[in-house]
Amino acid sequence: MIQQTLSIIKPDAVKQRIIGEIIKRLENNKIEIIGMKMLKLTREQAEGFYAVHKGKPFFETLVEFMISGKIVVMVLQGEDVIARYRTIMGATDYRKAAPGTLRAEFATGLTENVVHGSDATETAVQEINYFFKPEELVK
Ligand code: IDP
Ligand code: MG
Repeated sequence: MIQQTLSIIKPDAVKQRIIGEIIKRLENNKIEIIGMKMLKLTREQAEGFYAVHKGKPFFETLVEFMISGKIVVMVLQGEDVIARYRTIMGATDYRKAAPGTLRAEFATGLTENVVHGSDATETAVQEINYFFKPEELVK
């Protein structure tokens, strides 16, 4: 099934200058980019995006991290792209991420783990709508 998913290149990745490396992996995997922009999130935007994690012990640290620098948000499209992109990302805990994945190679902490990817079809729709208007998606 052709799906869409939201990708974020997090502040640690932008600082490591691996935007190009991440996009290269998407293109190598025949994942199409149909929306892309650079943002610096406000605290309100970051808290809203991660509202599902509000109350968890890592929430404040996560929000501080996500507003610490520029990010790139992208809408990705392709066959089974939600799961395929999460495979390219690697496990949330970079110490458990499979070798060769983005998180295994570039994450430097449990918070600083390089990329975000939606985890299911419903959350993908919500997350895409959080950052993109329909007319900003180029199909
Ligand atoms: P995901 O990004 O792999 O979907 P989530 O469980 O949705 O992982 O967590 C969102 C983000 O919160 C993670 O990517 C990571 O940056 C941060 N995070 C998750 N769990 C922890 C933790 O146990 N300690 C610190 N940060 C965490
Ligand atoms: Mg998640």
